Amino acid sequence: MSGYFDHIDPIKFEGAESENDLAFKYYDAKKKVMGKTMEDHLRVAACYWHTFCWDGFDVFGGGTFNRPWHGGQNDQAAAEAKLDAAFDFFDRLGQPFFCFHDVDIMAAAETPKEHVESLAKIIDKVEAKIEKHGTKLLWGTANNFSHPRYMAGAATNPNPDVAAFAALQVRECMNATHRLGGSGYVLWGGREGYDTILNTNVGQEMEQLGRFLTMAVEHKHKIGFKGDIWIEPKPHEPTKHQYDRDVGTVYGFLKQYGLENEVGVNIEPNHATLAGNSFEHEVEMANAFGIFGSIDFNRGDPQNGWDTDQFPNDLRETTTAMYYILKGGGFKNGGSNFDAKVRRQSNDAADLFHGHIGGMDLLARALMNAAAMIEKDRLQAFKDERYAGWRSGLGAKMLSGEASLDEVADHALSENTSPAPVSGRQEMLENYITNAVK
Ligand code: XUL
Ligand code: CO
Repeated sequence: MSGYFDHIDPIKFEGAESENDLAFKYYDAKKKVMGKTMEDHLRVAACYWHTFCWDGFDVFGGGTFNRPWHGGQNDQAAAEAKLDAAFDFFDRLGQPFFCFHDVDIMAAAETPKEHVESLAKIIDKVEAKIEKHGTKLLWGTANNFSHPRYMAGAATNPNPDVAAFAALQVRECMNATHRLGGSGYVLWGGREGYDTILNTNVGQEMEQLGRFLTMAVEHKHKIGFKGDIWIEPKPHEPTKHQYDRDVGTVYGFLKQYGLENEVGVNIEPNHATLAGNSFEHEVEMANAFGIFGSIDFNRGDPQNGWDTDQFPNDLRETTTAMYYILKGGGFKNGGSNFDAKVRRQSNDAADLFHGHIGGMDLLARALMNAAAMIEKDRLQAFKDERYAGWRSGLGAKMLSGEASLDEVADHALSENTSPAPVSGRQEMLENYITNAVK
């Protein structure tokens, strides 16, 4: 018991009529939706870095949160105090999963040796916490972007010794994730890109990244880790250009290195919008390529162009995305990680609960809305009808590869008819969504 959250009673489901700000209005863990509990559908996780590590600093000022484990040295005692507080928070929220970077949970380390020792020291404690409290690890990841050694990239660094340090972090963190029973392992290439093309050998850097990822996949098989590996696409920030810019780009990259059946994606809405895509576009692209893995739920701010990582609150967007997530088969090893942080002025312990409660209630509503949409599935019915021509005759022959360009062209010539344009019914379909959002 950390003491820091002692004044917050465990968060309970009280229903939509409740006026208790520290209660769930919609997230009812054991409620069944499409034959499965909400908890099992959503697999909600809190992230360690924003919720427990970030102290509220920004480029214009220092930390505002003053949590008991902030401010001093990031030593083993601070790491353990943070761990106590984290699992106390998970208990009070009823959080089934969490996610971490290696450096989030361990005492600060500088050399490779110190890194390995420091991580090993805290992993023993994390293992005991998971056993005692029951909150499970969704995924782990190595922070290969914060330390100055990574300023020119990790796997894509011009210096192979830096890539070797990154490999050490990935090996140790993947081993830890495996040991802790995690169901996924994430690689976000924060600095796997460039600030200026003038000093960058793009082709070689991508080759380095492809090799690095292949080694990570080989290691997964070597240690018998049965979880998934996911890349988390993001177009830029911190670098001007990142090689993992969006789902489509990542798929091309995976294909290039023969990893498309080994690695999936962890999609983040704020990254999608930074790339000029919508969240649901990224989900549907991942479904189309068969690489959908997990979600880092959050939102950006339409008035500015960076990764504000706010808790999600757009029910229409989340309902639409959830519809496509469910249509793709839902989460398997993945889940709903809140890669989200409360605002700098939200400096009370209670604010962490408000953020997570709001996010979980939003996902619960989106899940129920999406399930209701699927029950009738007017979108699917409309699309089935719209593409019906491709299921038989000429369309089916073209798709299966049976027809040559000559045959198809001659068909057009012999029929000699101009196909009439058919309405796409966009407004009608948008009305379906408007009416489904409850
Ligand atoms: C950064 C981001 C990361 C990854 C994990 O934008 O989303 O926190 O989720 O490294
Ligand atoms: Co993220």
